[in-house]
Amino acid sequence: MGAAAAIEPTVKISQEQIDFFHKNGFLAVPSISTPEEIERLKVIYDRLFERKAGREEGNQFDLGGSDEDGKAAVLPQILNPKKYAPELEEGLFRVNALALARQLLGEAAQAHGEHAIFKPAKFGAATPWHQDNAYWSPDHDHCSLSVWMPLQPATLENGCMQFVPGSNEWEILPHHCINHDPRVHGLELDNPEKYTATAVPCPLPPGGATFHFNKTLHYAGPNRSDIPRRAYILGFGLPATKRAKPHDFYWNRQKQTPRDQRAKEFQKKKISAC
Ligand SMILES: O=C(O)CCC(=O)C(=O)O
Repeated sequence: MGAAAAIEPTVKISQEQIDFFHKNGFLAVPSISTPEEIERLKVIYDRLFERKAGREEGNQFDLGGSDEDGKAAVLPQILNPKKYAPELEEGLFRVNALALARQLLGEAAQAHGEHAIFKPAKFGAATPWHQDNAYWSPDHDHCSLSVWMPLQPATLENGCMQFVPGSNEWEILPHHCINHDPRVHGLELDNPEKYTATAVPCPLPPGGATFHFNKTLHYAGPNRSDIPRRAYILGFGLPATKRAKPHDFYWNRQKQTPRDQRAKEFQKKKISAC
C-alpha cells in the first residue's frame, strides 16, 4: 500500500490581509476547515472534556476558576489535546493553519503547542483581557501567533474573540491571576479599562479562524447562549530569542495552582514506577 497523499492547503490570504495582520495584530479568516471536519472534531473534542483527559497530569484544568476536584469548571481547558486523541493529528484545519501562519510569519514558522478551551452553555466564564506572552518564559522574546478556530458559530453572545488593534506593538503589560486568586491559572490584565476602548469583536462561522500575535491584547466574553462554545487553538512561531535582561513576570511566580500540584504528583509517580 502506498503512503497516504499529503493534504494540500485550500486557502491563501492576500497581501492586504498580511499587511492588516502586521498593523493591527489580528486577522479573521472565514474558513480553514470544512463542515464535515468540524463535525468530526466536535465529537472528539466533547469526548476529551467528558472523560477529563489529561486532568491527572495537569493538562486539563479550570483556566478561570480554583480548579478543585468535584467543582464544575467555569472555563475548562485541555493542553495538547492531540496527546489524548491522536486522530486530531490529521486534518485540513491544521494544514491550512500552518500555511497561513507561514504566510504571516515566514516559512520558518513551526507548530508550537495547541489547546482547547470550552465554555459551557449558560455558565462558561469570560476569558479576561490578556496578552498570551504574559504566560511564557521571561527569558525569551517571541514572534508567534495563535490560530483560534470555533467548532460552532462564535458570537458576542457565546464568547467570540475580541482584539485591541495595534496592541501587538505594546510592551507586555502587568497582569494578575483571575480574581487575584493564586489558585487560578488564567491571567487578567491589570486595569483593562485603560486599554480596551477600541476593541474589535470578531464573530466567526464554524471552521473560520482568527489569528493573533503573542502580544496582541484579547478577550472572549462569557457564554450566555444555550449551546457550548468550543474553540480549538493552534500555536505557531519562529524560534524564540534569548533576552539580555529577562522580563519580570512576577504574576506567574505568585501562582499556586492545583494544576501544577497534579503535574508534580504525576511526574513523581512516573519516576517511582520506573
Ligand atoms: O477561547 C477563549 O476563550 C480564549 C482564547 C485565547 O485567549 C487564546 O487563544 O489566546
